[in-house]
Amino acid sequence: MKAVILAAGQGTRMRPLTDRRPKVMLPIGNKPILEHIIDEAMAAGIREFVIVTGYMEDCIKDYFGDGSQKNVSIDYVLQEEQNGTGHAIGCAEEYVDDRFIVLNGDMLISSVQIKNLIDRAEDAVLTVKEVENPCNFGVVCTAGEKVTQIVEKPENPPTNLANAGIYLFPRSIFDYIHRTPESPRGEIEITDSIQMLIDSGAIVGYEVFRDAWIDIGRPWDLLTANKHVLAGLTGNIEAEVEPNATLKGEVVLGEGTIIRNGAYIIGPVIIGKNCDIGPNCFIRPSTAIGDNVRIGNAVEIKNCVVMNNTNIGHLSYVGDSVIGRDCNFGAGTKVANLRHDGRTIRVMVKGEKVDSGRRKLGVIMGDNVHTGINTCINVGCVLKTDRCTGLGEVVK
Ligand code: TTP
Repeated sequence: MKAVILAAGQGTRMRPLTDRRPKVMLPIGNKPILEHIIDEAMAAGIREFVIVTGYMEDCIKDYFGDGSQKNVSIDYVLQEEQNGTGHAIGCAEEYVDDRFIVLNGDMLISSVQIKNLIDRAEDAVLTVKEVENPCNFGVVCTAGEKVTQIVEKPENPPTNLANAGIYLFPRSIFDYIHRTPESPRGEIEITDSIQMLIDSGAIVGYEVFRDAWIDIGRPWDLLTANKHVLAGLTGNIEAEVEPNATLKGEVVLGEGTIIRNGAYIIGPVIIGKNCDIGPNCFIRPSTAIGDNVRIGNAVEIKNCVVMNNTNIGHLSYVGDSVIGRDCNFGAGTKVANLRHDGRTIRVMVKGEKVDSGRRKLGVIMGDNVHTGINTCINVGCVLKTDRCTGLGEVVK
């Protein structure tokens, strides 16, 4: 069976991290989100993929190629404008067989969950998640084993089953996608096409999502996903480790990396290739550090995603943060990650302050940001791509 993966989105809520790559190529546990999804699908037995690309598609194609490196086949189909999930799935019509599954390129899912979907016998199957606040989702109404209706963001939700956006479809879904009118927000929504499929008398079942449901939409979702992925880490050391460095728990260290004396690393932590770590630094759990990164003397870092070629050279604290590529931290740069009043931290997303729901959240830093020495960055700040701060600057 083929899997269609939707990966055309612009990831606007994720800016500035998506200024130079599509959201699905952002790293969690040092691997692009999309690669986690492909690997889980492979573990469920899928060998053929159709990736619907759009925004910065070359970045995806350059990385995965035709799939031969992973012993799978990958076809790409371009969705020129992101006209909705139904429209995106419709783009794959020429590439799929009688039955196929659809995965979101930005939603972590386990191989078990995918396998359960493949094995179902109904005409179509939706994946649903039991949620506490169904009003914010497409809510799935059921009768016994069957889905009877999907209602978008209802005021009085009839069930607590949210549509998780992962599907098993028959080819006939394309007939309904072709007939689906634009929704009020101007998109071809797959939920409208599914309702037409249900109304035609097709048997549509549902599969309850039992795993963690991590939909990666906002920058701090990367931290949640990264922590989740690192929790399953198995240690592997390919780096040179000097005798007075300490490694505890599950730690992965890539080839060409050096861990200098006095570095104290508590896993789960993953550090990529050709990094220079220490001497005398403290790397705490749930941290993923990419390739060619320098973490120097008296730096403490916890629960962070640090992308390739970044330099946090001396005397810095960085907690609960996402740091882009090619950044340089001036000595003494500190990131606040907790409010004194203990309230949850709000972050600017698409020009509006959004409550992250997190008590601890540091900085979201775009690529190629340079901070001056002794820069202080307040909780939940977003530093845009290519920005600099001056000596002793306070970023609020
Ligand atoms: P979204 O998260 O709704 O969209 P997005 O990824 O562009 O992010 P943002 O809202 O921050 O701009 O999309 C869910 C998934 O579906 C995601 O993997 C992208 C994909 N998608 C398409 O491939 N084509 C589309 O037209 C739409 C709307 C989504």
